[in-house]
Amino acid sequence: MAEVIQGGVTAGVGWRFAVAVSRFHEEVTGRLLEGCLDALGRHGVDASLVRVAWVPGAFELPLVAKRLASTGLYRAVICLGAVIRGETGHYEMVASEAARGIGAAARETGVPCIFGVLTTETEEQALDRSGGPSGHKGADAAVTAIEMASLLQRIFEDRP
Ligand code: INI
Repeated sequence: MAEVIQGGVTAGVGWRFAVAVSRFHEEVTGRLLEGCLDALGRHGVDASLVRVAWVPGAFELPLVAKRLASTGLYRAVICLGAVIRGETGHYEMVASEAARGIGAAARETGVPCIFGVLTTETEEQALDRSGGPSGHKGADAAVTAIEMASLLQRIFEDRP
C-alpha cells in the first residue's frame, strides 16, 4: 500500500514566517495583510515570529521574497499584492513578472514562496477577494504557507 504524505495546517512550535506585502493598491493589500496575519495566528503561529516587509509594488515582490527566503530563518515567505488592470497598460507585465519571480524565488531557495497576489480587472473585484463575498486571498495564502512548510517538514522526516 502506498503511503500518502500531506502537509497539515497547524504550525509547529517556533516556526517563523515572513510576509512581503506591496504598498501599491494599499487599500486592498492592507486587507490582505490583516487576513493573512489573522489566519497565521489562528493556525498556531506566534505573532512575534512573523516579519512583515513592505515593498513599493508587486513587481518588487520577487527580489524581497528571495532575500527573505535566503536568510534561512523562515518556513515560508508569503507574498501579498494586488495587480489591477484598471487603466494601466503594463498590468500584464507586472502580474506575470510577479508570478514568475515568486515561483523562481521558491525554486531557487527551496523555501516556499506563496503567491498571494490578486490579479483582477477592477478594484471592486480585488476588494471582494480580500475579505469580501469572494473569500480572502490573504488568509488563503497564510494557510498555504503553513501547509507547504508542514509538507516539506514531513518529506524531510520521511527517511527509510
Ligand atoms: N504594482 C502593483 O502592485 N499593482 C499594480 O496594479 C500596478 N500597476 O498596475 O501599475 C503596479 N505597478 C507598479 C510596479 O509594481 C512597480 O512598483 C513599479 O513599476 C516600479 O518598479
